[in-house]
Amino acid sequence: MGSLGRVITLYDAARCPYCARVRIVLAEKDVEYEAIEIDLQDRPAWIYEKNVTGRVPVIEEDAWVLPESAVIMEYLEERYPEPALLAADPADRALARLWIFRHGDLTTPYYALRRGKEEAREQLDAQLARLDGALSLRPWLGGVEYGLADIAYVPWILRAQSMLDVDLDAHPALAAWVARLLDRPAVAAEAGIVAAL
Ligand SMILES: N[C@@H](CCC(=O)N[C@@H](CS)C(=O)NCC(=O)O)C(=O)O
Repeated sequence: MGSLGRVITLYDAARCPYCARVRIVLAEKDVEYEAIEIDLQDRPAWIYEKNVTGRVPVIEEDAWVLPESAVIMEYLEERYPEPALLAADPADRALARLWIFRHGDLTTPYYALRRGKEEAREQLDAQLARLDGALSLRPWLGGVEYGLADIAYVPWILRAQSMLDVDLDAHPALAAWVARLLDRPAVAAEAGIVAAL
């Protein structure tokens, strides 16, 4: 139950990595919520009343709605501060936000490959190498603590492994990061969702 006694509704789609970000944050914070699965192939017209773009995720509390996964993650962090998913140190917080702001560096080649553009595999691999480099210097994307930056990226990595035949053998620090993440029930549950897609 939320701290104000309202249950959050999440307009959700199992296959959506942006929704996965929100599912993981809610699970980490042990927030009860009701998920309404949206068929992305045949979206209900009313979803546009919740979000002008018609996209998920959207969260709703009473009549208040909030779209955009990065904004939702920060909202949930402020609304449910425990356990903290942003570091106390402003520099580490900024680093986490920078990763989240630039997630397109990874997702642009990811989606190109999903659309069958095999030439994007090299660009995706370059981005995986960049993540690997960062994670060989510190354990988590945001620095010394696990948090929102890791949650913001792992949904695409899990899907790249299972749907795009991406192998992390050449990226040992990234592979070790995924392994550490999978020790967390919130991320393991998401891996289960990906396996069932
Ligand atoms: N910027 C949005 C992106 C959300 C997004 O693209 N969701 C996809 C599903 S993964 C969607 O709803 N697609 C339907 C569409 O593009 O019409 C966020 O971060 O929440």
